[in-house]
Amino acid sequence: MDVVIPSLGDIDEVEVIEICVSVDDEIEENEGIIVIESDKASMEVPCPAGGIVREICVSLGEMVGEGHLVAKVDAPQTTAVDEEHTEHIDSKNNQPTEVSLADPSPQKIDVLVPDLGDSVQAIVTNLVLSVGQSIAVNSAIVELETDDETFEVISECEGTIVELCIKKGETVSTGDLLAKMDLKSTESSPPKLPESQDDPTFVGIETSINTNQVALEGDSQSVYAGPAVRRLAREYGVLLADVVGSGSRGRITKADLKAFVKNKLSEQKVGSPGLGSAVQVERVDYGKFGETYSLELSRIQQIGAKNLYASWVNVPHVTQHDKANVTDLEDFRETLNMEAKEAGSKITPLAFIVRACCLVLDEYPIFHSSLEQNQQSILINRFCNIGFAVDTPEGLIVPVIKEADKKGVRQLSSEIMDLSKKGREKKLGMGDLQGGTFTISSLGSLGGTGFTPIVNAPQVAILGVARMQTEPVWDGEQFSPQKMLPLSLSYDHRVINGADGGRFMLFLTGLLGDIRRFTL
Ligand code: CAO
Repeated sequence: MDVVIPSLGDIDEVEVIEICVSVDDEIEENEGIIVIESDKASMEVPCPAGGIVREICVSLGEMVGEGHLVAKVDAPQTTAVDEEHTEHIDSKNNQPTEVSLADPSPQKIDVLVPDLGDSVQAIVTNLVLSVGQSIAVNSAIVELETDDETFEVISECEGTIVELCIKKGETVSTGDLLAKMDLKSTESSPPKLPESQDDPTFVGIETSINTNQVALEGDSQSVYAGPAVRRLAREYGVLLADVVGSGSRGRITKADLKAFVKNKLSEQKVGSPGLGSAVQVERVDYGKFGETYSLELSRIQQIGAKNLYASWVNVPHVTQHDKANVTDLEDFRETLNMEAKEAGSKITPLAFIVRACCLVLDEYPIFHSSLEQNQQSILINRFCNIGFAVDTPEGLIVPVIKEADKKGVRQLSSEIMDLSKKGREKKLGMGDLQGGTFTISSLGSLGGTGFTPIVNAPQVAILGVARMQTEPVWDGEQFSPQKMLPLSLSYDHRVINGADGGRFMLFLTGLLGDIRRFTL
């Protein structure tokens, strides 16, 4: 059984940060084989069935995309499949193949990755042909991309593809097996085979440097760029939509990307203080004053720090504070929890807060918008996906409740529990962390009277929730004890002004103060 990288949502590639098993390990169904990590979170890739690990096909630090082969596992019910793969590996290692040149049946040949010159590796950007398709002389079989170029692997012979041995997005090196083909038998002109090859089944393959014809990964996205450029752009933190491509049909090349970054850096030098020229915090040698020790931040913390810093320096924040009188809500919640006790479930205030926020966002959609690149318009989402911060041992992650506005308090509560449990166990899929339109950060279970949450950019607003306290509240005639919930709304002041913030809070506290309003 082949274990592959599952759907990554809109993420192209993730890094392999941990390999949890070894060859010959016996593993159980759903046991994690590797841990992958994107800029949002890490997740385990589980084994769909129990069995023995036969091969691990990834290495630490490797970048992998959806469908990439992770491991081969002998599972009792998949013996037939495994046998097939054993054959494939043999042929890749140049063991005797099934058909020799003298064989009267259709002659089989292996299509190998051509000499990549200075490049150590190439990425398979497109599978032009599929199994069973006929191939003419001079037609492309696959498209590859190295750091410097994209090119097609062209067949010199006519035949039929009988096996594709690579997947789109996979990394290959010179001599790797790409495909197997049956040659079309033409008695008059037998296929020309290179003399220098030891392997009699090797076919002469040409490479054609032809960037014009390459339909690159990510066609669904509006930018036209190859995986190597996309990876580099991610490393630089550049939005490819901002870069003008000089390649054919506007394709963005590495040179375009580098020129863009260089240009931005020089702009910052001459312009007003920006990210690159901000005054640096002075370093202090604490060792001079006493004993110190160093503690490495987890990868999630490092990534979170980068994102938070980007938001802090790019988004002009305002935080508005208020309190909701949740005395009645808490009575109602207590009743619900008594009912739910038998089922072993509970509802925390957060589920009500999510529900209330959905209603407020429906009334004031500007709060789940994002500022467009030209900074002259905002993009308003017609859907309502609420992210909520979860504290995990690895750091902060933000799972997203999809279509939260279509869900009731009970369902929201169970999704909050499910997502936060999975998050702490590294079991979230990448899709669980994507697509949020508004975020809630609740520290209510821990305490505090209020805090300034940082906007989860490119979202424009985030709600912080602190600990509910029983306080004396004046009702016009007397003080009475009321349960007050502190709320802190931070927003991007370029999009939302103070009056909008005030209206949001008024509506929200009104809803939480009188849950009958949930039904209006
Ligand atoms: N006031 C008082 N009590 C609260 C409360 C509030 N605002 N919010 C929750 N509680 C109570 C709950 O009712 C629950 O009480 P019981 O144990 O008596 O049932 C208890 O606190 C624990 O709640 P919880 O943490 O299990 O559930 P939750 O729905 O409140 O929160 C989650 C879930 C995932 C948001 C939370 O566990 C978490 O990780 N919070 C941290 C988020 C964070 O770090 N934010 C900071 C981001 S900025 O750096």
